[in-house]
Formats: sequence, structure tokens, C-alpha cells
Amino acid sequence: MAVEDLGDKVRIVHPKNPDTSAVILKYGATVISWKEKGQDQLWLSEGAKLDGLKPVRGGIPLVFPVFGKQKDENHPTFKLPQHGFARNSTWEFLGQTSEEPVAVQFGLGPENVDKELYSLWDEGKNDFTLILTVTLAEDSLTTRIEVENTGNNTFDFNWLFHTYYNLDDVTDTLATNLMDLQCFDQLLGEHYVEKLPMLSFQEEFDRIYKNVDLHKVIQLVDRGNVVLTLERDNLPDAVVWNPWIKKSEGMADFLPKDGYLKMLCVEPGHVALMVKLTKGEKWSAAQKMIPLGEIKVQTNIYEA
Ligand code: TA6
Repeated sequence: MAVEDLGDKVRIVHPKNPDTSAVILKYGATVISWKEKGQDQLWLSEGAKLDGLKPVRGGIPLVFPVFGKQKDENHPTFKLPQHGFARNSTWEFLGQTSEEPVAVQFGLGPENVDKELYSLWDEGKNDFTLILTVTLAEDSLTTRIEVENTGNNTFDFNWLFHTYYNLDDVTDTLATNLMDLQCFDQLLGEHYVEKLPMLSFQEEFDRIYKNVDLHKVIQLVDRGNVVLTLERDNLPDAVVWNPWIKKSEGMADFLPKDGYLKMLCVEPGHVALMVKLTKGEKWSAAQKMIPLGEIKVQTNIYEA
């Protein structure tokens, strides 16, 4: 069966390949599993809470309406918890929208968000609809979000797909095509231009890359072989994060503790700036994740 509603989660299977599947937890509309030809593409902590008590540690948590913690105390998102409320609210399963590739949709509105939590955003005076579409093709997974301002109040927001990728060994993995970009290093608290042609991971890493040209792909390459190619639509920024040893130890739901060696977050989003949405306006964006493929160098790595 291509689409199975299992109560707290929905399982989708590609009609031509039973080993290509995905599972979406209705809590947070979090993709918690994506297998392509039997290979797990996403990392999910063994300690991840899947009971709706806290955001899922792994898979593809959804960040809205704020990335991180809002630092401007006058901003309407200031009182919200880190990464907002989309990832810790139960979304409605809206059904299947396509046979092949198989696609399903989930929706979130104010009525689905904990009242107290929702009141922390602009005293609850915003009205919105989020529609997430998850599309499973034989050679890719696409997650698309549509945000609509269904109220009278203009609001601004961040959006980010907080994707955790499954790796053989992060110390053998490089991330490409982020050279010469402005980035904010969350560990140093500093802005600088990325000079590394390929990012490697030998310690904690937490950087927000800004204005990554949309025609550029971000690739994860393991000893010369492409593990994953990421394409983006309308998501100009990308966060790259590995918690490494100390941060992993500090997260109770991050297991096993050496799991940081088997994962890397590459998170496409609109986070450097907020998106402003007036009454009745809609905004849409997507990430397309393609396992394997050819190395595509889109920066001039030979330039001094
Ligand atoms: O996306 C990177 C980041 O903002 C890191 O700074 C770290 O906080 C990570 O998200 C995980 O955040 P969480 O709230 O899920 O523990």
C-alpha cells in the first residue's frame, strides 16, 4: 500500500520499489525515516522522543516562525521557544496528492498549536496556514512548505528544514559549494567569508551560510563519492551543524553519544532575514534531496 495512515504517523512506499519509503510523524510533521533502496538517508537519534513530548532529535524537524531564539526583545517571536512551534505541534494528515511520485500533505493552523504556546507569538493575533508536501520519488525526497497569511495581521517569519543526514563517518565527509559565502559562525559569534573550498568536520561546527545562490547545489561527499545532493527552491540560506562530543553529551535525547560521528545537519532555510507576509499573501519553498550522483563543483576552488 503506497500510503498508510498508522495513527500517529504516515508511511509512504514508492509504487515501483518497496525498499524506497518514508515515515512522517504527525507530531511536527517530522520525516523520521527515508529509505532509498533500503538505505537510511536520515539520522534519527536512538533517544529521539516520538511521543509528542518534545521535538524529534533527527529526521527533518520543521522550524517556524523563528530560527533559534529571537534576540530582538521587541520582535513578536521573542517569547517563543528555540525554533518556534511547528516542530512541536501535531499536524493534520491531509491525504495523498500524487500516485507516482507518491506525495502526501500535512496541515497546521493556530487551532493545532498549544494555546499557551501560540499566545507567545504576537499575543496569538496572527492567523496562518502551513501545508507541508512530502514527495517520494525513486531517486529523491522533496519537502515543500506553503505558508499563507489567513488573517488581517502582517507577520514575518523564518522557515528552515532542520535535516539530519545519516553518514558512514562525518570525519570522512566534505560539504561543498559554500566557499566565498558570507557566514555567521554561531560558535565564535562572528561573521566572516568562508574560504574553505570544502568543509570538513573534525570538531563542533555551527555556521549559517547566507545567500547561497539557488542554482548551486550543496553536496556531501565521502572519500570522493557523492552521498547526497541538495537542491533548494526559495531557501537562500543554509545552516551546517554538527554538535560533536560535548554538545552531544549535553543533549539527553542524543544517542548513542558517539552518534555525532554518523550525522551532519544541512538545513536549508530563510533565516538570515525574515519573510514578511501581508494579509492573504502566500510563500512557498522546498528542498530536494538526491542520494548519490556526480560531484558538481560550483565554486572556483582554484582562485587564490
Ligand atoms: O541548526 C543549528 C542549531 O540552531 C544549533 O545551534 C543547535 O541548537 C541545533 O540547532 C539544535 O537545536 P535544538 O533546539 O533542536 O536542540
